[in-house]
Amino acid sequence: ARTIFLKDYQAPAFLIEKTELHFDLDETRTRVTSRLVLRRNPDLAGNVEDTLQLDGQDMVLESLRIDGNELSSNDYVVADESLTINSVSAFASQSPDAGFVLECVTVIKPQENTSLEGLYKSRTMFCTQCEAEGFRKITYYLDRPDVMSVFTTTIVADKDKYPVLLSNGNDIAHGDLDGGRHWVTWEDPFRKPCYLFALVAGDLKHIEDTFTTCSQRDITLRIFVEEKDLDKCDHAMDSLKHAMRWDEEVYGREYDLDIFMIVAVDDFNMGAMENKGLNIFNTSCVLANPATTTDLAFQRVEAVVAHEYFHNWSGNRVTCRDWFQLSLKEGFTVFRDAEFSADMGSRSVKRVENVSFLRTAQFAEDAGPMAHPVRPDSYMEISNFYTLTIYEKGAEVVRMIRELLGPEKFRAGSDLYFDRHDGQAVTTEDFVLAMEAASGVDLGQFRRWYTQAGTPQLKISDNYDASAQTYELLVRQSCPPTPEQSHKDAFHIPLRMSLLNADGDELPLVLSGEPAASDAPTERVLDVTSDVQSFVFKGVKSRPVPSLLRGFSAPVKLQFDYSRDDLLFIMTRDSDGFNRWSAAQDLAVAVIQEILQQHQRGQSPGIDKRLLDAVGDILRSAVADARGSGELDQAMLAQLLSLPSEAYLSELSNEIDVDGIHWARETLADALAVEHAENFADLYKLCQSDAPYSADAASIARRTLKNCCLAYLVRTQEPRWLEICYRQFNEAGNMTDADAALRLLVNSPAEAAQPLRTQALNDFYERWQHESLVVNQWFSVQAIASRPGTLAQVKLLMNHKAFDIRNPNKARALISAFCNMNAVNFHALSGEGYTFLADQVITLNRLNPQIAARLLTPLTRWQKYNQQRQHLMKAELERIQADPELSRDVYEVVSKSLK
Ligand code: BAL
Ligand code: ZN
Repeated sequence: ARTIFLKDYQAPAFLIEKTELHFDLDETRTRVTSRLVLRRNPDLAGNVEDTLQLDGQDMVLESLRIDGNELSSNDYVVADESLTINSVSAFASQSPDAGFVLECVTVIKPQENTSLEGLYKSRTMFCTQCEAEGFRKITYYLDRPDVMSVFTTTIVADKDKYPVLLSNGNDIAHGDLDGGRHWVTWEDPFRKPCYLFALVAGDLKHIEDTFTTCSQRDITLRIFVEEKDLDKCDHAMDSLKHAMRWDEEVYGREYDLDIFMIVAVDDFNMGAMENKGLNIFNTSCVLANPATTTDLAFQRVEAVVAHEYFHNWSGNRVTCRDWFQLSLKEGFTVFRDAEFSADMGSRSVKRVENVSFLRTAQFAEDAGPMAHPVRPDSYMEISNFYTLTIYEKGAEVVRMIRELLGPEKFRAGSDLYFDRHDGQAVTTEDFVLAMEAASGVDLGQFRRWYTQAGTPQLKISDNYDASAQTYELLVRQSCPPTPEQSHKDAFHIPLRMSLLNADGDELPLVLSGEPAASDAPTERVLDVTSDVQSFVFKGVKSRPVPSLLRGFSAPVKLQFDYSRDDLLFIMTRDSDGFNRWSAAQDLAVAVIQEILQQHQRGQSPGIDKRLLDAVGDILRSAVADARGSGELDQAMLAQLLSLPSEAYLSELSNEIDVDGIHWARETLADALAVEHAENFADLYKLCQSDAPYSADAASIARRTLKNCCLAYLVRTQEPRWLEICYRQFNEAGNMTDADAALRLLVNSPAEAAQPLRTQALNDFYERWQHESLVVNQWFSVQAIASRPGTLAQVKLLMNHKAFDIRNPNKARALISAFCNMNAVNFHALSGEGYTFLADQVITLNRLNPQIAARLLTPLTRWQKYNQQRQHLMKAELERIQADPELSRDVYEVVSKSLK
C-alpha cells in the first residue's frame, strides 16, 4: 500500500472557486451532477499544469464536459481512486489560468455503501460523512482540505419519504416536481473544503430555538431527529446555547450563518461531524432524556455538541492545509471543549477525568506500534489517524502553550491566529507562530511536542541541605524510542509545582540566583528544557514535600520517590485538587502492586492499613459533610474513592499480568468494602434524593457518589445489599441509577445475584427494546462482565435480533466493549478472545474498514503480554494479514503491528 509523506506536500495545481452540486436522490441509483468552476492555481510560480487529476471512487461516470465540450473516454483515464483528464486546455474555451467549467455526471449507490463514508442510507434517511476523504465517494473532486470553494447544493427527492432536505448554509429556493418529488437549493456563502460538505434527506422532525449573538443577530437553531426521538433533544439545545455564549465570552468568537442545524443519525462512524452549519451527530452524542440516558451520556452530549460547535472557528473558518495538520483543529478544539466542560461543572474533576483517560489510553497508544507524533510525518490511511494522540495529546500541547504564555497572552495568540488565518487552510506551525507573535514567548524547542512521538518521562530526585537552607530538585527527562524515532531530543516541559511545609502550607519559591523577595510566588512553572536540570530553591527552612506537575501541567510520566506517608500528606493537604487525587491514585497503585507481588509469590495479601484508614477518613468527612453543610465536591469524592482501573494498572506494567491485576484490584476493593461498609451505607443513604432528575453538576455528583457507595456495598455480597441494589434497579426514576444497579448485579460473583441478574437483564430488554441506544447499553453491560463464560454470552448476543454488525454503535457496544473493557475474558489463555476479535475484524474489513481497523487496537498491543499470549495474539494478526482483500485501513494497522 502507498504511504503518503508530509515532506511531499505540494500546493494544488488547480483551485475550485465554485461548486454547484445537484443530487437526484434514489436508494439504488443516485445521480450526482457537479458543475465546478476551476482555474490554475495562480500562487504556484510557473504553474502550467494541464493535467487535471480528480479524486473519486466507487462511482460510475456518465458524462464529462469542459466549457460545454463533451469529453470522450479517450480524453481521460478512470482508475480505482481517480479520474485524470490529460489535457484541460484541449477543451477549455480560454486559458486554464482564467478559469474553466467542469461538468461531471456520476451515479452512486448509497444503499450499498456500508463504509458510512460519502453518501449513505442510515435507517430511513440519507446522510453524508465526508471527513477526511469521503467526498470522493460522492463525485470526482479535488478532495483535499486546501482546496476551498463556495458550494451551492440542490437536492431532489421523493417528497413523502424525504420531506426534509438539508445541506450547508441557507435554504435559498425550493419547489415541487412531478411524480411526487420536490427540491431544495442550499447555498453556503463561506468557502470551505469538501470535507465540510453535508447533505441530509429524511422524514425528520425538529425542535427550534433562537440564539441572539453578541452583536444582536438572531440565529435559528434546529435539531432534527426521527419523530420518536423528539423528546430527547432539549439537553443538546441547551448545551448548544451554552457553547455559543461561552465561545463569545472566552474566545470572542461569534457564529456567522443565520441558521445552525444538528441532525441525529443512527449509523455513524464517529461521534459527530462539524459540517458547516449542518452538524451531523451520532445519536449517542446528541440524544438525551433522563429515562433513557445516563449522567455520563448527558455530559458527553454537552461536550460533543460544544466540540462540534467550536469547530466553526477552530476547523471551519480556519482549516487544515493537509491531513498531517489534523491536530491543528482537533487538539485545539478538544482543549476548547475541555475548558468549556470545566466551566460548566467541576474544574478539578474534569481535569481528573481527562488525565485519567490520557494516562490510560493515549499513553498506551504512545507505547504501541501505531505511536505517532501530534503532527505525523506519514500515513497510509488518514482515517487511522483520528487518534488519542491527535485529539487528546494535541489538546495537552495547546494546554502547555497556555501554561507557558499565561491566560492573557494565550487569548491574544488565539485572537491573532483567527485574525491572520480566517478563511485559510493552515498548519500547526502557523498556530505556533501566532502564539509566539502575540506573546513574545519563544516556542522554538517546544515545537518538538509536534514532531516527536512517545511519552516523555520525568525522573525527579531531591536533596535538602539543612545548613544552607536550600532544596534542590534534580530533573531528568527521557523519552523511549517509538517506531521510526529511536532518538528524542529534550522537550520543553512546563512543570507546575509548589513546596509544602509540614503544616501543608506552600513555601515562597525563590531560585538560587534570584533576589529574595517578600512576595515570592508559592507556585511556579519551571521550564524543563534539558536532559538533566537542577532547580535549587533557597530560604527553605525545613525539608518540604514537593507538589509536582500540578494540574498535570504536561503529558509526561512523573517519577518521584514519594513515601506512602508523603502521598497521604499530599492527598489531604495539597491545595491543588488534581494533585490530591493523583497522590491518592499513586498510593492505591502502590498498594495494588504490592498485593499483586504477594499474590505472585504465593503469599496471602497484606493490605496497607494507611490506605484503609485514609479511605475511612475521606468517608467520614463525606458523611459529616452530607449531614451538614454539603460543601465538599461530591464528584471529587467519588473520584477519590475510585480505584485505578485495570487498564491504567496495565499501562503501568512492563509485562501485563492480566489475571493478577484483576485479582489484586478486586482484593483491595473488597477489603475497602468490608472495612467501611457502615460508612458506605450511611453515605449511600445520605445521597438519596426525591428531587426530579436534573443534569446539573451537583446532582450528577451526588448520583455518582451514591452509586460508587452502592458498588462497594454490593461487594460485601450481603443479601440485603443485593436486594437494595435490585430495588434501586426496579424503582430508579432515571437511567443513571438503573444502569448503575444493573451493572452491579451483572458483575457480582455472589450466588444470590444470579437470579436477580437474569431477571433484571430480561426486564431491562423488555422495557427498552425499542430504544436503540439503551439496547446498546444492555449489550455492553453483558459484554464487560468479568465472570467466566462471558465470551459465550457475547457470541449469543451477536445473533440477537437487535444486534447488527453494520451499525457501529452496536459493534462498539458488544465487540469493542468485550475486547477493551473485559481484560480477563478477552485475554483468556485459550486464545478464544483473540480469535473472536480477529473473526469480527475480518468480517468488518469488507463492510466498514474504518471500524474494522479501530476494533483491532487491543490485538496490536501484544508486546505487553507474556510469551504465550504474544504468540496467540500474533497468530491472529497474521491470520488477518493473510486476508487477500484487506482494506488500506486494516492493512496499515496490521502491518505496523507485526513489524
Ligand atoms: N472532525 C471529526 C469529528 C470531530 O472531531 O469533531
Ligand atoms: Zn473535532
